Amino acid sequence: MSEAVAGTLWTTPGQFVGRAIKATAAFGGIKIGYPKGYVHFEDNYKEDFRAKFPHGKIPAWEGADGFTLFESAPIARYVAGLAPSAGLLGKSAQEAALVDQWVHLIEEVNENTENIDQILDGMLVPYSKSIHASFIAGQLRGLTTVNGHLATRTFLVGERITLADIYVASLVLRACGISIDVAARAKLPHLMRHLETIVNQPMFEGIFQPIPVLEKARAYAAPKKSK
Ligand SMILES: N[C@@H](CCC(=O)N[C@@H](CS)C(=O)NCC(=O)O)C(=O)O
Repeated sequence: MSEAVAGTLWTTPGQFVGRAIKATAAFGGIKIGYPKGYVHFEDNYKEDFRAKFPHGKIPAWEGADGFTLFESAPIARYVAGLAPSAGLLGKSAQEAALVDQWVHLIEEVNENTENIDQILDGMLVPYSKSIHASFIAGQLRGLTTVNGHLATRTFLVGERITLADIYVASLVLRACGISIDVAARAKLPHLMRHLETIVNQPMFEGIFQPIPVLEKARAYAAPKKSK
């Protein structure tokens, strides 16, 4: 492993897509640094941050060579590419495309997860039961596809861990704390087994939290009216 820091990653400790990038780097033996004292929702609106990352969001990457990049999946893919011998991007153009396929699919699932989280937090108003149900259905559709694929495989692409496994596990882990409750988990046994396999890899120690077990998915509770 090279001791030199390959770049700086702006993220927050709880950010699941940031964890995917950290796990990718750990798997590839790539050392990354973090900006000192970064305050999210403050520093990302400042001019110096915007000059590097015009969209003003994290994760964001600045390589030791000055290369800047934002959007989590491309950052994870770029970091994976810094360690080609780790094989995280697959062994052929077809495997690389399959890695992308699963990363993009789980990003779509994650949009539903994000919407479910926001609707439950009362941030998508007014609350609509049918819209909530459509996000749950969209999330479950994607997860069911991944689960079906994993019925006969340990890993998503080929015989080894790729970026697809890391990215999918990171975002399934997020969904486990929001809407994949015990009843939903029972319908997704291969996906859950895959999640356990990935997050418990010794090289990911300290990156992923234990898998939360939700007895019942969070339900919408109307905020109390202030008098
Ligand atoms: N599609 C982006 C989403 C990034 C994202 O939504 N980041 C949020 C994390 S809280 C952010 O930085 N928000 C700051 C803002 O909205 O101003 C990715 O995957 O990187």
